[in-house]
Amino acid sequence: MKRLIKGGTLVDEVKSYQSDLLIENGLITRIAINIHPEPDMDLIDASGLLVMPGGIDVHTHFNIDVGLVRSCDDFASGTRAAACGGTTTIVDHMGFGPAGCSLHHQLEVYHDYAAGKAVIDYSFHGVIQHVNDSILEEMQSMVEKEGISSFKLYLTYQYKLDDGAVLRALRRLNQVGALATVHPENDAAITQRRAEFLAQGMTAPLYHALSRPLECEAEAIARMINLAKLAGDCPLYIVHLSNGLGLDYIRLAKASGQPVWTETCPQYLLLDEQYYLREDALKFILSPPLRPKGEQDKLWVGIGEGSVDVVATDHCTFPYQQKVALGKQDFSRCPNGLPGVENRMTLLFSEGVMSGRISPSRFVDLTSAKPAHLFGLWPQKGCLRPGSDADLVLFNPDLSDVIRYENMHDNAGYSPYEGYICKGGPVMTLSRGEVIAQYGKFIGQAGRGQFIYRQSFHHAEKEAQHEPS
Ligand code: DUC
Ligand code: ZN
Ligand code: ZN
Ligand code: ZN
Repeated sequence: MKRLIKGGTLVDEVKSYQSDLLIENGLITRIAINIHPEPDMDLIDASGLLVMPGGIDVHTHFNIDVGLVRSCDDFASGTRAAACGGTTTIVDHMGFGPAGCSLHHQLEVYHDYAAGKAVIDYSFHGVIQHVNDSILEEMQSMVEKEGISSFKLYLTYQYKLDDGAVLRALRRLNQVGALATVHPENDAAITQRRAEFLAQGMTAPLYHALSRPLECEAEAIARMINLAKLAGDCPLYIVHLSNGLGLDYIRLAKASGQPVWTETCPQYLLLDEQYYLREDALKFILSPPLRPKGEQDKLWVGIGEGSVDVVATDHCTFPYQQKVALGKQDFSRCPNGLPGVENRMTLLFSEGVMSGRISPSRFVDLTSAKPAHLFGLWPQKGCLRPGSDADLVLFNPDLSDVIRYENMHDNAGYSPYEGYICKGGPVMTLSRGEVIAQYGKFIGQAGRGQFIYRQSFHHAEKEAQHEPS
């Protein structure tokens, strides 16, 4: 099967250039100025369009059990929504398993969740819910045999790790060539503040944000950076950064040469704390919470200068009625999380590229090339070169569209971005050469997505020494 994408502007993480692109058997096989169409080629006219590597969203929680409830998107609806928004690879977070369970147990559970359902390619982040000798032992085969080269540590929630356990985990992750990722919030401070608010009857959604102010996050970021240093410079990836103070600590670490990276999410770039005063405030309950509006500009500066490395979503959906049923009387009972996997590419393109804040290449780096490098997917994914998977998104910068949940594909029942006017948007998504979405319609097959074995971080680091991005 051959497919020729003709007349478009190719955009990779360093440059934009006019070129045609040939796909054979799911791979990019040729990139050249004027490839002659042959009768056996399916021709796609890309004139006026940007041809970019498909998005890689390294932060989703499909089908996650959060105790009282389970998130309402599984690997079918979640990846279908992703595909319609121009994302072609997901690295989902394994959720917590039964107390004491092994890393391999959760991996099997997640393979079962995804197989036969995912419509785009996928992998999982491991989750460290407790630390003991056998967990530390298992990490090596998770990386080397199973292709799971990143692990999540939580500093809050049910299976939060204390600093000793974090240090032990980081040392071992460093040894086995894995990237440590962290949800950084100071659990003790949050627990104390939340109890004080609730004791005074302050149960409205705004107190969710006030109980976990940005200092709780920034303190935990600084602590994690120092623990990673003590672990012999364990590579560290800080998820869902929401504020400027946390970014200052990250800048300091980067400036000293420490291997630290960070991601932010569209909700922290576009929405703010005022949303907690709305009638439908519970829709916006997530952690870290939305911040005062001034934090948005600080994150945009980080995106522009390169101290923010990745934009991912933290897609974790609960129907609004469920959030209301659980959280109406008490914010602390509302399940945490927002949808976003379908809107990430469009929102960042509109707010970033079309508003002149970032170049198209920087957009590709944030949404695809950089996550591919950090998470061991490069050059199979995130890369426009012969030999790479033909995972592509075609963007029309002239398109203008309004976000309406009724046109979307996840199961949340609402979009936090309802009514947002997007400048530019995806018109076609290809996964391994196959057209799976077109103009917001999904046209692929359920279960066509494949598990991707990811390279270890050691390997990824060697790649980075001879690659841009
Ligand atoms: N925060 C959320 O809001 N949802 C999922 C997990 C998380 O850390
Ligand atoms: Zn988190
Ligand atoms: Zn998350
Ligand atoms: Zn290379």
